[in-house]
Amino acid sequence: MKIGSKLAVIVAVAAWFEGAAAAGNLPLHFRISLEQAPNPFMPDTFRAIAADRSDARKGYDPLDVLQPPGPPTGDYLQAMSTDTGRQLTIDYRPFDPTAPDVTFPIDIVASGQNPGVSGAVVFELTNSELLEDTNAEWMVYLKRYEAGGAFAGKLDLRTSQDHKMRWLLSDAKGTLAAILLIIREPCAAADLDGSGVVTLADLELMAADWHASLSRPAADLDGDDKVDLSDLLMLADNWLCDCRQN
Ligand SMILES: [Ca+2]
Ligand SMILES: [Ca+2]
Repeated sequence: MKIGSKLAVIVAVAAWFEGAAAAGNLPLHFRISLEQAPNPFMPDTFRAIAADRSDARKGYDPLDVLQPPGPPTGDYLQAMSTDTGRQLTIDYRPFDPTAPDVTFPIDIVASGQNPGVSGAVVFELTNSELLEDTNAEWMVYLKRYEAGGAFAGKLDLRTSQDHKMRWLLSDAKGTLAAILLIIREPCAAADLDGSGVVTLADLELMAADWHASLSRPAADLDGDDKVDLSDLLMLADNWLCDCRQN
């Protein structure tokens, strides 16, 4: 199948989390689409309701996931909440503004007719201006993995100009990618053992993963799927910090 020769559906994905107190809820909106394949389903079709703050504090609730309109005929892509398997138009994660540590897993799934979906996939943050309301020290990035689990790339949503992740598909069917939205405060990231303080114990955990060929290594602090000098420098920058008091 040629690029753009078949129907592709656009699914809007919304990640809801609580931002800084002054900002209240801070909805980040993500969209997946196929380039060069204009779709009759406009993203605004999927404008989601906002979760209120008290509701968000209860944590993730699958009952709050709204189902998008039924899929079109032909080939299309969907974003699925990895831990519920539901079609995803709205979701949120509990978000502690004093020690943000959010990992939001999203599966990208291709469905439709043979031979499958082809084209340039674009996964993008459509309201990046909202990041200006968050603490500038927080890391906000996307990681993408291939269907087989191989790391495919990182997009730093702080520094990206277009806030888009692009990759090519050829005759894809089923789950074709896993994307993680990660929002982390550097001190919390460096506290590898979860003790609340960055100490020698965390350094030892990093040493154990040093340059190891691991899938999603826990000691990868900066999201490039490697444990190397940049992670060590980040740990050093947060040495003895008390994540519980930030
Ligand atoms: Ca620690
Ligand atoms: Ca790293």
